[in-house]
Amino acid sequence: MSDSVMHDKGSKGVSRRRFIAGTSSILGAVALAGHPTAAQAKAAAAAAPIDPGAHVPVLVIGTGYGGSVAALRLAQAGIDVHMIEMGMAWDTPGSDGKIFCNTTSPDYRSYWLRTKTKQPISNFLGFPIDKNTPRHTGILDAEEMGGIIVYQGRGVGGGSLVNGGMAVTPRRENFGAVLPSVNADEMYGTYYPRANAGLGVSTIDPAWFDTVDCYQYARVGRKHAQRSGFPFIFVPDVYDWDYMKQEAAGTVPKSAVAGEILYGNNHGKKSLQQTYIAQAKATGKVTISPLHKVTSVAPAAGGGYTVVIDQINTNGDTTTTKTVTADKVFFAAGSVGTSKLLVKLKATGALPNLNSETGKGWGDNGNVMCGRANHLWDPTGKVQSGIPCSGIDNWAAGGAFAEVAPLPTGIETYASFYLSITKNPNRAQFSWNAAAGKVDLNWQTAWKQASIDMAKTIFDKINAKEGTIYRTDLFGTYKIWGDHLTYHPLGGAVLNKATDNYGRLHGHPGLYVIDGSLIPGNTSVNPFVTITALAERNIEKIIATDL
Ligand code: FAE
Repeated sequence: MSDSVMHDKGSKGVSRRRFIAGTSSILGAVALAGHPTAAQAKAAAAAAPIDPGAHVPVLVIGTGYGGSVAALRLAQAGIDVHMIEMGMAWDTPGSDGKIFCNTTSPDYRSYWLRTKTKQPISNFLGFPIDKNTPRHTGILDAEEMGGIIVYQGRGVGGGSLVNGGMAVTPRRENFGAVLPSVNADEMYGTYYPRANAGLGVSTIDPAWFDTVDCYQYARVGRKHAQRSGFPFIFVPDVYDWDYMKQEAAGTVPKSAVAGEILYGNNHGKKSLQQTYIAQAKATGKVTISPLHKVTSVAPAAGGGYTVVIDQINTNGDTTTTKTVTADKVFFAAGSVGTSKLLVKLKATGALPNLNSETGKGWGDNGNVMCGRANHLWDPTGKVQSGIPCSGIDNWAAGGAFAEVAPLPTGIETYASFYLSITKNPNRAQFSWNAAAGKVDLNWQTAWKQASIDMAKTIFDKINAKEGTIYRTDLFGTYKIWGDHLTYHPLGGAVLNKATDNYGRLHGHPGLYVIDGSLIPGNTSVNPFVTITALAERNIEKIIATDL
């Protein structure tokens, strides 16, 4: 419990008891929450998955940003593509009529094969807020990789299902450090614009921002940033801002304004299901197998590759193992998914020619979280849009870019909350643990100190200026920093090292990497626009020369 925090605001009559009462009604008592409907179970079973023994020209592993770009552009070039996705299709409502559950009431839909939630903010007023849920192939994976929990989206659309939609192009002067072997003129002239158009990126109307209740938290963030002399910037997003205006006005069903984020948005957000994947399906050349997990890829006797796939049910149990063949295979399983597959396949001899860079160069995009306890005259609002729209840019001076993030609890918390992206220099490596039969990552929790130091260049200054302190109740008891996690895994099959300069894996022609694993650990801002733009660049070259 953060007594110092309570003390800070206690004088104006918000009693400790009222805070706790509000918290428990909003965040829910520990309970077994909801079960899948018969309709959902049937829909999962009725999907038209790939047949055992099938042969496909192109198989794409994963349906996130890289995979969706590859599928669309290959299909437009006339090539049939089959996409394999370990998560669910997320196209069928549950018993409450909604496809996705709310952030304040996580149920069976929330977490990937856990019996208890693993919320990024684990505590409130010092009390643990995780709750029991039935084990299910839920939408958010909190994957524990030794020294770090890596949050990832699971389902058709990958990370686009769960993320905040912040669609940020790095400042051009930082690009050389992000992707040193890539021509910046081409990226900023062609591929970033193409990615932004394909994703449906736009920026909040500043006049509306200034008036609406649901961004009071961001206006407080702006005031504090500017009073300490930091540049405050609006950050583009893929959320439909016109829809959000109607939500705020009460004329359409609410999503962001009802605090939806992390476990899916029922309205308003243009996830990949609404953009690249919808377009890819419309070509008639792309099919998808949800609840299918690739476990092996190896050269086939007659050319091409043999791919082994486990079909799973919503409990995560394998129901069938299928073997198919593909002329070409794109690894788009995300930084962790692709790296784990490649490291295992190299070590076990399935893909022996992969080079020694495989599994190296992994970083967490320098993610670190913190909250600040505001004075009572600086409330951040009971209603907070789940979609962030702004940031504090101290990259050049202090190595930190901080999202002004929501804390959508439904009650006034007097907290300002931030996810910082920092220039953390540490890089980890995936390796095969033969004894345990799994892939390990050697990230050390202590390596986050560099990120904390960089984030402090912003928040120590703001706290000094405002006479405020850090929240200590959000990540445990008396713990300021959320230094145990990342939302932005990057690297593990780095461009121009584990692959050539367009994502072709060395030693095995016809195998490609096309996701966040190509990027060496940091993008200086939120990563998915860069992942999408790089995929657009690489697939254009691959279609022109290899297919
Ligand atoms: P990703 O989107 O993770 O897709 C990989 C897909 O492959 C997933 O659907 C997996 O289920 C699937 N898969 C994995 N292994 C297998 C297998 N063996 N067989 C079959 N399928 C498999 O990869 N980024 C931003 O730029 N802005 C934001 O606002 C933002 N907010 C975020 C908030 C949260 C909570 C999280 C978790 C992430 C956020 N991100 C954000 C990060 C962003 O979503 C992430 O960088 C991209 O999704 C990564 O894209 P990839 O294509 O690499």
